[in-house]
Amino acid sequence: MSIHFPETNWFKAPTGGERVWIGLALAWCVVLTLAMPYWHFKGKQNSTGESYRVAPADFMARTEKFVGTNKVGELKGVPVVQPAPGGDAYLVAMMWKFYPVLKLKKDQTYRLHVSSLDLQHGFSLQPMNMNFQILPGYDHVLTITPTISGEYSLICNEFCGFGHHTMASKILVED
Ligand SMILES: [Cu+2]
Repeated sequence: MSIHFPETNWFKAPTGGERVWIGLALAWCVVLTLAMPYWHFKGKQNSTGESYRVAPADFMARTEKFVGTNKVGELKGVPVVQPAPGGDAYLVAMMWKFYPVLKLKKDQTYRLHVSSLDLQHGFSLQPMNMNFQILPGYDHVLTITPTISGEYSLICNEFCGFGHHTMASKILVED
């Protein structure tokens, strides 16, 4: 027989070093649990949760108006749009692209409205690793202040179907 029943009183209370390690692990669990709400309220990377109901067609109309008045160029057929510093910017996600490409000024604050035309997409800004969800029916307003100039990659990190892996764009930040 290779299988044996354990002894009836198999439990032995941890002692010495084992106790210390279990104590440290529990203390660390407490620290991480408290860090979550702390970071939620104090972290500058968080959304304030400002959002509004919007029909996808209405959001697209606002975005087209925004593109029409602020377009400054084109990148691979997608308009590059420079919003007024301190103003509103619009970004639409759809299968399988982001529209338009935003060009922002460093150290200026924008109200970035994001929404989706079809299903849930992700807003993953790299290499900053900031992540937000983009949902159809909601105008999610992100208050953003880019502090480092450069070219950022924007990728969808919510699986959204056949072309998900091609869903990428850029956000340009200049001095
Ligand atoms: Cu997607």
